[in-house]
Amino acid sequence: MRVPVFNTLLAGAVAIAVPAAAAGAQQTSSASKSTTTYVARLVAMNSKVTGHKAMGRATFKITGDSLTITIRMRGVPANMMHLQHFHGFPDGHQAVCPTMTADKNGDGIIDLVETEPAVGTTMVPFHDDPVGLEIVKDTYPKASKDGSYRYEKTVSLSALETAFNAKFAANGLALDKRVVMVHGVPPDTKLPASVASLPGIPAQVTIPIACGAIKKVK
Ligand SMILES: [Cu+2]
Repeated sequence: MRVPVFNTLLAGAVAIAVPAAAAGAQQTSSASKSTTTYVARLVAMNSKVTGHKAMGRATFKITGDSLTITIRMRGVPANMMHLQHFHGFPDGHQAVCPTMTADKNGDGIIDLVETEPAVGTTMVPFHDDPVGLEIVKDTYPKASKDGSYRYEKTVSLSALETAFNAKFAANGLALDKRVVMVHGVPPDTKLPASVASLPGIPAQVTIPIACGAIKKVK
């Protein structure tokens, strides 16, 4: 009869001890994890085409293995989806937002292809699955009827870095070497034939409408 009694007592002790230990561990880990924040202030590009001054802010908060991306925009074409990514160079050199000197064909518009010498390549997409690194997707945010949107997504930093390093032969995200760009004007927008895009994708989808360099803030 002693053995069952002993087991019952032990079970009770374990049941009490486990939550206390878990709570203690949680406190310790949250106290030791600091947050690193990066911000990009986005300003309008190609606003003579959009007819609006798009502006906004992208925030990247890293706590432990958690990366939370928040992008708020206003003044963007309403009622439509907007592609958004960070762009950069796989070798890690500094990307910068293009100026009008990037308009090499002189059509008055800086198209996606003309941004490449300044911003590099399209790297991480901000839609429902950034870690998948799939650029062509229909889960980017959609602007409301007043031309604003808010996007937020939390991903595993290590999962994103692993996928990123494999795809770009890079060594880490190097967020402060990248720029965020937001794209897209309504499909019926008249654009000169000289406005270049990705193969098979209308220029209205990829035309940059806002850009901001990512900077570490704390
Ligand atoms: Cu982009």
